[in-house]
Amino acid sequence: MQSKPGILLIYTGGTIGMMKDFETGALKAFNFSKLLQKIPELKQLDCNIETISFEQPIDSSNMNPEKWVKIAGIIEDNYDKFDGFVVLHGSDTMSYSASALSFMLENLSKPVVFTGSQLPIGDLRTDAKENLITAIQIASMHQNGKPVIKEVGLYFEYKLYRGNRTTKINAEHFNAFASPNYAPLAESGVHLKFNPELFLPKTTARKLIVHKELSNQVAVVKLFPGIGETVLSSILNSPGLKGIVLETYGAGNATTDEWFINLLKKAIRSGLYVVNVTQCSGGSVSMGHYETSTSMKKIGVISGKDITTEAAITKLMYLLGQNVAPNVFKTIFETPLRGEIE
Ligand code: ASN
Repeated sequence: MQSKPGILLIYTGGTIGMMKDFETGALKAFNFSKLLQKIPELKQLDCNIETISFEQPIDSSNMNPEKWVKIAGIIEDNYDKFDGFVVLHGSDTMSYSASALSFMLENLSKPVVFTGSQLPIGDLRTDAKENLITAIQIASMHQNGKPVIKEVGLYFEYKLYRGNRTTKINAEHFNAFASPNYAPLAESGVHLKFNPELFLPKTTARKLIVHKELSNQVAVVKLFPGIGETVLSSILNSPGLKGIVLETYGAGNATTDEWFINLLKKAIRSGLYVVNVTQCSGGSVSMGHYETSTSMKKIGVISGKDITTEAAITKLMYLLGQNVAPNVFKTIFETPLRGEIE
């Protein structure tokens, strides 16, 4: 690297850039230029930072596939001009967005680091500055002229995670994210310590492909003891539904009641994809391990193995958008595409 690395900061909204509304007292997103004025420290970083902002910054509860396409489009349009990308995003749906973007950006060879904060940047005790500054440093890190990170990451409270392995675990603590089935890619302390053995394997230098077709004809269904046939049946028969993520118990177990398996069998026969993920925050689905998952395995339920619900639903949206052929859908889903599954 001859000159300073160039980083594009993409501001989508989130608490990091919010202020209290004087009338209601509720936090809402404000103008990005004001956000940068609050962090003069950025000028001290050894990189050139340019910024681009959503015209209407949002609370990430308003995130949706169209906006993921917008973020992906910004990265695509600026891919050759910058060495790395930092996406400022609300924490509420950050794991969904980081997962979605990981699938949408095929052959990524530069860092895309999501970050945000639990307290606004203007707050005295804010966690925003450390998150933002270290996220930018990570995105601008190079070795032998090549970026150190070449995947979609999520940086929060001293840890860089693989984005599609994360989940938001706390609405209050600064330590708001966890990656229960995959250790952090880097940790920030006195030194920035990378764990290169955990990075995605090197790919040959293929051109970035940005996939912008995502299907929202999907649903997440969480089982609970007592779930009724009428409710499940009406979900499975929703017009246009193409796939569901079924959150089951433990290692992928569910009731052995006949009505339950029959409903799933009928849905799968009519072309619905059913992905089994565990409600547990860590560990893996292992269909056939218990009698309570054997029938699901037999009728063609897809194993989500150790995937998070966030990565499972966005992978489903992505693969459905790709029109993957039914005879290979299950195999492709069960195969790691971006390091999201074991
Ligand atoms: N509601 C906020 C958001 O997700 C929460 C945050 O950013 N900490 O936009």
